[in-house]
Amino acid sequence: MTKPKLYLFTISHYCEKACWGLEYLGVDYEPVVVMPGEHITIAKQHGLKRGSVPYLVDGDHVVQGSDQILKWAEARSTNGKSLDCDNPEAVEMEQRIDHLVGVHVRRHYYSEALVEHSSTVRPVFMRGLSLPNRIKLWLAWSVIRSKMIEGMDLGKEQGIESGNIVVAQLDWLDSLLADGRQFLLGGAQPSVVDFSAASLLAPYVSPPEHSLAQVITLPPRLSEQVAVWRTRPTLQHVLSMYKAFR
Ligand SMILES: N[C@@H](CCC(=O)N[C@@H](CS)C(=O)NCC(=O)O)C(=O)O
Repeated sequence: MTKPKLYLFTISHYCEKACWGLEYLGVDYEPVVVMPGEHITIAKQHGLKRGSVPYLVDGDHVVQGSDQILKWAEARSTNGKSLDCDNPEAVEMEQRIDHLVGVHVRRHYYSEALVEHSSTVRPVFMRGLSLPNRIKLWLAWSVIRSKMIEGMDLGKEQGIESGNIVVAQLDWLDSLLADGRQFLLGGAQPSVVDFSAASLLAPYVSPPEHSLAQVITLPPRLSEQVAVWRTRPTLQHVLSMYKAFR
């Protein structure tokens, strides 16, 4: 039987969330690393309107978005584990984390890394690509970089703005953990809320169990800022989630 294919960018924290969830739920898949641009062509070939990764193709069935992929995977869990993907409270928290933490951690990072230190970003995109695609990416890098800067509205001020949005979400997540709960939803097992927060915040703390821990270099201002945040309960929770479950 052919495995479902998960199309992804190595650097994407949403793709990390999908991979981690699939593995936690015991759902086998084949990761397919794509290059920016190619992700849109392949998505269209599968009838998707938007190119955004991750998307998963299982025969004729296509599922796009880390949230939908985890929901799909939970229904196919082979080990009896669940992520509470059908719990409305969990879904609401997941959406908040995806849209505010996911988007703004990414903009916070790229606003400095891609704008001022783009040679540290390119090798991360190249990991896992075929040799011809690595060459293509190398040649197309300045165009890809410009499109990303425009598409995500990156820049110094924008980076500061996104950093402030993340801080407000860290305040919220810290307040949830303040009653001593082990997991963000309050149960005895991790849920999709923990998986979302952990994978989307991981770039700030580089957990040793993360496949990019030795690969991503944080740019200097961001590095200084997140060093101060590292002791926050939520970022400690990210590290514990990786240690226990990744
Ligand atoms: N909410 C979506 C966000 C996915 C997303 O923003 N993917 C980015 C990579 S981090 C992407 O594919 N960007 C390129 C594009 O949208 O064409 C999810 O959870 O999967």
